[in-house]
Amino acid sequence: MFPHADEALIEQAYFNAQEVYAQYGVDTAKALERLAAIPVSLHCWQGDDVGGFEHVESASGGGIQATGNYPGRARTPDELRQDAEKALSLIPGKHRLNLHAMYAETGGTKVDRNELQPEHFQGWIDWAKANGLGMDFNPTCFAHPMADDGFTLSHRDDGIRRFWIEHCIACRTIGAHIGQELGTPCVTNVWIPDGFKDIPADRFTPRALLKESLDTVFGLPIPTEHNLDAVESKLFGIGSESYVVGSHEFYMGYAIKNNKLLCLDAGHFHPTEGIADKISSVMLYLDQILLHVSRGVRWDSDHVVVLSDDLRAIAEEIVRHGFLDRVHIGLDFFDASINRVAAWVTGTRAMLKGLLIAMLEPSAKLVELEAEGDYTARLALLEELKTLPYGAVWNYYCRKSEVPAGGAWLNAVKQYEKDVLAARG
Ligand code: RNT
Ligand code: ZN
Repeated sequence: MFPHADEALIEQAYFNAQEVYAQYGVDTAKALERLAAIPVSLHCWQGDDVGGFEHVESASGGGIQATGNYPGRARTPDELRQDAEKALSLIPGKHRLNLHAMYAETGGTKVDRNELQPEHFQGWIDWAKANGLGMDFNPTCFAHPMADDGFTLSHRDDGIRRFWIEHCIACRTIGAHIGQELGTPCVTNVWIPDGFKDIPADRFTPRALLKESLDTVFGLPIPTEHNLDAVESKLFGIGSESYVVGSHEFYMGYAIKNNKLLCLDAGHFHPTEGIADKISSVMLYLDQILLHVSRGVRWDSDHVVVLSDDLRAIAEEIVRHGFLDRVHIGLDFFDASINRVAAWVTGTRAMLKGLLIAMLEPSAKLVELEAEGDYTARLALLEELKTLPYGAVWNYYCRKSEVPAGGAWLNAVKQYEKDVLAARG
């Protein structure tokens, strides 16, 4: 479907691009070196439509939903790993896998979420080790009978709250084990669906309960060398349209006060509100943050990430201010209407392209123009940069990283669909 890019053509185009960028004072080789050092955390849940492998009977989807019925969904941990491996083989660089607790491997015995142990994730850890990947982790506070009321850590019932506190503590312990085993800290991100469909009478009590629960969850000391705690806010969800307990203000306050990572999900704000502009503010008060890069279409729809202006703005904010070692880049989207491996590859490659474009920007020049008050030249230069040949640099990078350049990766996915995915019921 896509032509296999010719090696000589790629090199020629790259050397041209190198000269073009040099005229702007930008070193393409340096940009590629920096790009190669950035891990992106691939979310496991794109591969099976946020299903998990526990087979629990539950009504609670947590207000998130994958739509579509494209064939080939991963049905077992082995299938999911195989698919992720295929995706990773088509993405340049070394990355991470972001796992949810509901992907535990309990060998057929029922282990409830508050009883999960590191051993239930050993299969994933061994696989990550074998593939040279870091890992991140998440408690799963939805798709479980104890979450069917729509409340977890902020539930009015002590017993239900206790269950989810235990689950989150178990997950931090598992995160620490993962981090220790893999030699790179695991970011364990707490997101809960808690909220009301309709107008609340008391917005305060659930938030006070959530704060208390989080204090208990984070009360267990765990070395940040192995595990980093993150908290993710949200504006609304399906079934929690009127009120979400863990709002942006709630978690921003919590993260700053308790030195936790704040997770900014691109789809968790008002439709025209981006996360890019928030980064330079929160980084003044927080050591590190986590991003869930996503794409909302009209709402928090979790579409596959593409190289949009929003995505580019996020990448620019991270790169321009040198935040690369303080911002953890995670992806969060799920589309069941297209090939799931292709979704991973498209979204991750788009994220990397965004970062590359930001690294190819003559930022110092732009800042200089701004400082001089020459906003005319600033705008003109920003506009000019949009048509510089970053595609040639990207293709060269893919080639050097031994993954297909251009759209040729799709040929491999189509083949994989025929050979592997088609056989799944
Ligand atoms: C939900 C949050 C959360 C989930 C994953 C599955 O709105 O974005 O990050 O998508 O935990
Ligand atoms: Zn998210």
